[in-house]
Amino acid sequence: MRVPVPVIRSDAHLAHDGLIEFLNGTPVPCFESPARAVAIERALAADPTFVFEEPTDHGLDPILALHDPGLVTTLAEAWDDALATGMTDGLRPLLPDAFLTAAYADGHPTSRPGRSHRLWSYAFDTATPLVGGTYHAARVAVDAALTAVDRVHAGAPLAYALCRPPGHHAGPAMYGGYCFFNNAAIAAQALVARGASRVVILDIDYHHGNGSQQLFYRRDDVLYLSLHADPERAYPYYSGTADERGAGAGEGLNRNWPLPERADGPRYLAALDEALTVARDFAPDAPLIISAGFDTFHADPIADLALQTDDYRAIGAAARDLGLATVVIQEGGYAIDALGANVISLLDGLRGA
Ligand code: Q9C
Ligand code: ZN
Repeated sequence: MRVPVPVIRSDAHLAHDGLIEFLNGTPVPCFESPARAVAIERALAADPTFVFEEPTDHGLDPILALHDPGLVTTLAEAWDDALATGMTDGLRPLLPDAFLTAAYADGHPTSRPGRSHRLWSYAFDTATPLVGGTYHAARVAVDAALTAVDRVHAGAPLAYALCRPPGHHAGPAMYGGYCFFNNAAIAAQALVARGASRVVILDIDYHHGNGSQQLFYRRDDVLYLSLHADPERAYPYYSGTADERGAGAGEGLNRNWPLPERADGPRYLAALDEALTVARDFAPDAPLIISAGFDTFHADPIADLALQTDDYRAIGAAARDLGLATVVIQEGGYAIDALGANVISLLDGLRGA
């Protein structure tokens, strides 16, 4: 049955257009482009059971519940500061050329950089350009996730937040991987704020959600489950192995399933089955949050797994078996021509269609 699905979307993302990122030292057009969300919307618009709604403003507090205020104000001010100092001509995006790594900070004092360069102390890669529309788009993406949570609280069994920019690489005091604020984590935190004590985030993006892992690694109220390409070969390289299982109160409540190159539907669904068993054993008392990336698709230009469009329906159907209301948060996916069909396939699986 095709129950109506609220789709929380906004045009704010259109002004977040980074133009270029660095790929192995070479500037290339951004894979994470406005065309992605436009394509998804166009596909969903053909089916009247997808009900488009605008996000509502939830303010800064839900963001500050997880992210460092320095990250938030720096992202808010970086573009105007760069314009004022001539660091950008207003056309070129802001990309870092020096990182504040743990090794740099080790054993001596570090200086507070000038306002034009402060942004870089929060960046962890050269793939995440910031332009004039970025901060507002990132704020609205969080609002989309929180509005989807509101819809589920109001009784919808399933809601989809068409977030752009995505979020799962963003950590407490760190942005990168095309992500600025962690939309899915903020949605999970909102469920906790409403009284939940056991929330599950299921991350099916191709990449490990290092930001989500970092945010909840020591917590016992959010279980983070991630299926992704093995970091031995894939971005973000520094996290995502199976032995990263949480710590302290969160011991056992972070689980990773690193996958081999060309893993296909059956291989993926076998790992998902293990993840869903862990989810069931946790006895969640809140809606399920899915960090939904579609860069696991066989034709994705920056990835190497081998899922087909129908596999997303099977993933959705398996997750539906948890019997939880579900909030789907858009993450990655760069095979633009297939993106709409893949989103619909997942949502149809989740609604039993
Ligand atoms: N050589 C998301 O899918 N570039 N972010 C990788 C590989 C960054 C992906 C470069 C990929 C970020 C949300
Ligand atoms: Zn991804």
